[in-house]
Amino acid sequence: MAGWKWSTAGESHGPSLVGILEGLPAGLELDVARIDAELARRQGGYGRGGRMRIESDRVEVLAGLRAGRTLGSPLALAVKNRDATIEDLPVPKSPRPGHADLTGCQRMAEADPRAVLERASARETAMRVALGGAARQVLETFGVRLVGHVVELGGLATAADEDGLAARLRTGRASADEAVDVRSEGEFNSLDPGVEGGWRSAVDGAKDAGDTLGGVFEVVVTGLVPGLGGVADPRDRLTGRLAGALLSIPALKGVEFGLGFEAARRRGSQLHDAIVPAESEGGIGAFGAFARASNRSGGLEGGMTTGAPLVLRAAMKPISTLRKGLDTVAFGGGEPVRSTYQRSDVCAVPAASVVGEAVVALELCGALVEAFGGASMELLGANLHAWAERARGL
Ligand code: EPS
Repeated sequence: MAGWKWSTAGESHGPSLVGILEGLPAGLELDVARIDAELARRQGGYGRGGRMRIESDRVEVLAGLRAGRTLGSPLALAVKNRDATIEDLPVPKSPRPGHADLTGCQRMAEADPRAVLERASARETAMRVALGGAARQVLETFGVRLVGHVVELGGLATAADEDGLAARLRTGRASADEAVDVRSEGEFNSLDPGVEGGWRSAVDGAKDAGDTLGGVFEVVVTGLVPGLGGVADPRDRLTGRLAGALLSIPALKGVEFGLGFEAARRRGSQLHDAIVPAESEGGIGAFGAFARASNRSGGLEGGMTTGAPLVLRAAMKPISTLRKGLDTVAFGGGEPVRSTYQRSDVCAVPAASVVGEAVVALELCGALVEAFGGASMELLGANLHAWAERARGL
């Protein structure tokens, strides 16, 4: 069986995005409609711009399926672009600050931002959502659920309520289903309906001002077994793999686990999650004889899962294409000018939360397949079961 590996190809305004996922076990009944639903979710969210009114992303399976089931061979997917105008689009005469335009042109030693931005564009993330959609279906078979939600937008945070839905989800006191139900009610992928009015005004205000907004999203993963990841090789550590996966999403600037940077300010006695007997009241992530009294680690210790919900947060900077422009310098002569604008989103943090779920699913499914192998879903399940029997007896 090939190792777990995925890759994407495709330009923002080229004919199609293409993706290949290797290492997917055979025998998974792939629900393509569910992948399309994830793609639609990524296109949504308040603050999206004109491009999303043109596109209507749908996945096409090119290889890897027979009778709706994975064969264990590479899964090849395509998402067609409707705005496939790459051959007609102009070459921008100046680079946009904040985008990859200048650094990419310097890398290529060519004053052709179009050659860079077509791939640097966040359009590529549609394919990651499609591939992640397949990975999450493997995870769901084994009871793992992922919930991405926005926790801050334009500097306005959701309420930090210990009994709020997000806090309950992080500590195993609310189910993924409950969270998904609440999230689907609003336009921001949030678990706190109370904050959405303020966020809508913030997006409207930024739009009127020709500006853009960033924010923070969280991904919570429930139902994971403990011990995924590893320490034998530094690169096995799931902490680094997950952070790397999230930071490979365009515009992401920081990642936190559990309490995040706040952990650095606490004494050890106020931070580490006490290990308590599995049957203790309020015990989190019980497995065999053990559970945790809290989940400040965000479900990771020693680069491996603890069995408590995984809690990751990622910070997204504001989009770098602004209607009002930014100061820059034209190629070929050094003339100071304003950056150019054709169209852009005002805010894509809700969309980024969907992409975040997808890349986390890809990493976690990779860690699962690497740990328990199996050419097929059935063998993967059998290996997981045999391991769990043994590990529960500790
Ligand atoms: C993007 C610019 C915009 C966004 C795009 C990312 O596209 P366009 O230049 O065609 O208006 O809409 O995001 C997507 C197309 C998408 O599917 O998310 C950029 O420059 O990064």
